[in-house]
Amino acid sequence: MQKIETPDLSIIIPAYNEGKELVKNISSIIESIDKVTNNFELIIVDDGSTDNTKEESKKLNDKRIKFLSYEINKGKGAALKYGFEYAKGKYVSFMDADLDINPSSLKNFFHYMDFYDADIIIGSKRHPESKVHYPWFRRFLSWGYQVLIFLLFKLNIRDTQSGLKLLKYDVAKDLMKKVTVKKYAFDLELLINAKKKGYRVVEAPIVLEYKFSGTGINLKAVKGIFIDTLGIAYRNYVLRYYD
Ligand SMILES: Nc1nc2c(ncn2[C@@H]2O[C@H](COP(=O)(O)OP(=O)(O)OP(=O)(O)O)[C@@H](O)[C@H]2O)c(=O)[nH]1
Ligand SMILES: [Mg+2]
Repeated sequence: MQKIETPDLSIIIPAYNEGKELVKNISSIIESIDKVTNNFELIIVDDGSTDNTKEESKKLNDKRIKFLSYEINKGKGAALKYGFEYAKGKYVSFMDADLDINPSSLKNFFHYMDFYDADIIIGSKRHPESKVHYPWFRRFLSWGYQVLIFLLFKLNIRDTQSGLKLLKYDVAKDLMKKVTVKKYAFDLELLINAKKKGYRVVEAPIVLEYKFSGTGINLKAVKGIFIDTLGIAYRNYVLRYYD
């Protein structure tokens, strides 16, 4: 009987209205990851897309791909948490579908994990070795958000939000229990939890080439992440929920 090999890596990709570039982006992700390990699974989570993401997914025929889909849009965090329920890898990566961040940095993330004996490696736009092409207003927004996080949580992480992360499976499983945020502040809640539990989080360089897709940060999203962040502060300081 064929032995089911546990994948080394489960890559969870949240996808909301990514139909236009899906096949191209996923093929290029597979090409990059094949250079890191060929024993991986790709879990694409269609987060209630209203475009042709689902139809396009039918053109993906690599048996390492698992395509999950649900009708109602819930947010990036909810999509990652849902995809994680299907993950079997020793390591788990969260990766945005729009390929703004080059996935080949994952190879280096594994080196960092070994070298620093870390539990979580996060891609950081503010790592000195990162190469980042990003509109100034997004830089300003991102910097402002990090200042807010430092003031609110004394979290010594320079960039919590970048769309490429690598975690040990057991660490992710432990942290997911307390993650409640469904939208963008999911990453922040995960990292605050990790710090509370003494997990070792290390920032690593990324290559970010911003391809404006027009779906990202809009005022509604900025307001949403701000409210979610205050919600995390309330749970942290008032409810002591993460203790
Ligand atoms: N915008 C958005 N993205 C989602 C949602 N659910 C899952 N995603 C995915 O989450 C990832 C990050 O979303 P992005 O819209 O790229 O967020 P961003 O990188 O901050 O913004 P831009 O790249 O500038 O649009 C992508 O893979 C999206 O497809 C959602 O409800 N809204
Ligand atoms: Mg993006």
